[in-house]
Amino acid sequence: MAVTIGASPLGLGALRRLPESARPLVRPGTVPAGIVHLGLGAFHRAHQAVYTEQAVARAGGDWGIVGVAPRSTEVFDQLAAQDCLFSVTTLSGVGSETKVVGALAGVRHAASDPAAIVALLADPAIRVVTLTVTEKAYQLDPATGRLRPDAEVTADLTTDRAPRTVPGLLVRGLLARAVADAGPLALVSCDNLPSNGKRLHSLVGQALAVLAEAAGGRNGANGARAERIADWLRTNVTYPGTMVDRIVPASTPETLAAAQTALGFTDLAAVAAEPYRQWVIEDNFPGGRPAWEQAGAVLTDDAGSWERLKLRALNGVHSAAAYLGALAGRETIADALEIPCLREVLRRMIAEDVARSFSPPDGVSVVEYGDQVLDRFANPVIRHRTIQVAMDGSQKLPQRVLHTMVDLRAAGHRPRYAALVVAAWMRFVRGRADDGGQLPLDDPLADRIRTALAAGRDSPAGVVDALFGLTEVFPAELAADEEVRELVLEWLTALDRYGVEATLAGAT
Ligand code: CS2
Repeated sequence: MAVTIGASPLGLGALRRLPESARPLVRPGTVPAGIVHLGLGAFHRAHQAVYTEQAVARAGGDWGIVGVAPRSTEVFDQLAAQDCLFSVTTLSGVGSETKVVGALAGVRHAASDPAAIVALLADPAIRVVTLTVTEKAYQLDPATGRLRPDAEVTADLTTDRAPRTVPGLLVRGLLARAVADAGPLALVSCDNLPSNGKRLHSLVGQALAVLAEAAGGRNGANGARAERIADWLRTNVTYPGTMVDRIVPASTPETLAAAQTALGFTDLAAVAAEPYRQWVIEDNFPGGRPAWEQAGAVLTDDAGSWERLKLRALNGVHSAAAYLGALAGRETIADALEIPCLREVLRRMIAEDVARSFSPPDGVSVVEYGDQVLDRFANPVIRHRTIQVAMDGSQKLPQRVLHTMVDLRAAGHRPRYAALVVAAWMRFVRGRADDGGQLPLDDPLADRIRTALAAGRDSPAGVVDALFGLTEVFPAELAADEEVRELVLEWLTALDRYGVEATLAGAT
């Protein structure tokens, strides 16, 4: 199915002609902006935008979202042409439902007008900034959390040029806000990082330190001014942690076609998602916030155990299905779950490794949560590609799988199934599926990984040694743990020798 050329585009003019059930709860332009969101990807549109629209529709408040596309002009152009409207199609086994969302009060393209984004971050009307920019945009070493700025971030922080990167935009915006004394702000990471609030806080602190040092060198140190700004930020800016959850695959021509069929208009910014959604947010918003609880979000003092639950029992298991599925030639996560024995292996990973690695939130059974996760993954109408989930593994493995292993080892257990995921990733990054087909290595550390592999011996033991040497990825205590390395080596040897299906058949 393709999008019909010539159908009218979605926009404010289309609203009255939309099926009633598909109309937005909020009309763009009627709610003043209170939130800036960085990262206009599919996940934001199907998650925070949906919660915020519902919260505003139910409880009011000046909480329109200004959506900022950091780099891509595509989504910016699409949304701008559609008066900021887009639709979310909820896909389940029993059918689908499409709704237009009116949460966006405006859209901006950071690369074309960075000064406008800095000004926005310093605008007193903006009291919340949310981010979905993916793990790699934070430029924090995944194993240690240390800032490892690439050339672009370094240029943003050490020269006077207009910022081009997320860390650059954020710290320039915060400085402008502090200088203008523009009122308190919550900066909210909605990315799947470990302790995402603390990581974002630490990114800002480290980036400001680099910036202050470079500015001191250029202009002569102005310690008193820097101290005043640091004080202002300490008093006025918070970093609530969050757990965000909804499976939202990248949109495809089928997504756009389904939206058009449901709406009678073309929607080039349409997204499709599963019915399930969850948002747990630490309630620390000094400038106020939307009544997200009215849209089903859970506001709490500490999101840490929810976050660990989700990163380990959902995302870690997702990565397992993605690497094993891609190696076995399966296109989607749902296809992967049909590999004989995989579901049982994943259940064991949840029950024996994940559940023993941390204390879940009160009243939650990790095993039951995991069963629900596996049912969600098996939803055949969600065509989430294994290759999509497999990308950026170096940024994802630590919080999804390696921290489970570290905690298990500290408690004296063997991380049997978690080690299988590490081995599957190691086989995956070498680029060959079980049938010899090529697999893409889409990862910010791709060059490092290739160089390490090329320098090592061409054997499972050589690969394990080479990749455990990536100190950005593997925590030191795991890299030094002979028993863990041995486990990973056993799995990698089996995967190399027999392939995924036979390895799984022997695994339970
Ligand atoms: C996935 C996540 O792409 C990935 O790495 O594991 O995007 C996952 O779908 C979401 O976190 C679900 O909430």
